[in-house]
Amino acid sequence: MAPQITLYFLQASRCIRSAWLLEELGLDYTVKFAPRENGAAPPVFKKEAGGLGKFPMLTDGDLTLAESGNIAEYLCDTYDTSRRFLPDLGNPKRYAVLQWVHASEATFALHGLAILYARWNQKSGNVEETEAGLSKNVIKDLEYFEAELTKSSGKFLFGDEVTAADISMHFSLVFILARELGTKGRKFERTEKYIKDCEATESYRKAVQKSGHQL
Ligand SMILES: N[C@@H](CCC(=O)N[C@@H](CS)C(=O)NCC(=O)O)C(=O)O
Repeated sequence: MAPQITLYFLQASRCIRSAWLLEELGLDYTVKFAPRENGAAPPVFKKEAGGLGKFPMLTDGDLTLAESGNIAEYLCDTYDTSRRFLPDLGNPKRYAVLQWVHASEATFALHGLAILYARWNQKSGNVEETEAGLSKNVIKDLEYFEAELTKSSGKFLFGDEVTAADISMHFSLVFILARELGTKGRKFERTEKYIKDCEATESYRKAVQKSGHQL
């Protein structure tokens, strides 16, 4: 029986990761889309999806999953028979790919968000000074990313074929560069080229078209 997959998609969000991977895997899925209300997810959408009310959320039959990295791991383990996007348990490359899946949230997005939250919430003192302090993390992250990219034999992190690592990292990099979170006055040309290469894939374009994703 064909999988019954539904992706709860909040506009301008990490949900593009799950849509992109679903397209790469050639899976059928339904998108339940919500625009943002005052920058956040509409309460009725949160209620319908359940859980913490953060997106993406994905259902597959009776199973409900949250966290974009967890969704990526589930989809790859369940539907990627080629193991191209995430190698099997025990294969060292699996952990190299998962390192990026985790780093995209727990390191890159975390360091970018610290700056965004300071901009939104710091009511006294000098936000620019706070930002300058926090930007050191972001710069280090991006320099590391660019150095790792040069070790690849192709345009993506593990050669010329996209893996779960690229699908996770792409959104965090776009998020940081588009809002200049710690990157003001600096150029990360390799990262910019990488983002363009990710966005030129047919699967990414299809995911954008199907979901209506816009940053
Ligand atoms: N670590 C989570 C983060 C999920 C998350 O924070 N999602 C944001 C959008 S990118 C969200 O749903 N925000 C809506 C809200 O807080 O109302 C993941 O990777 O899925």
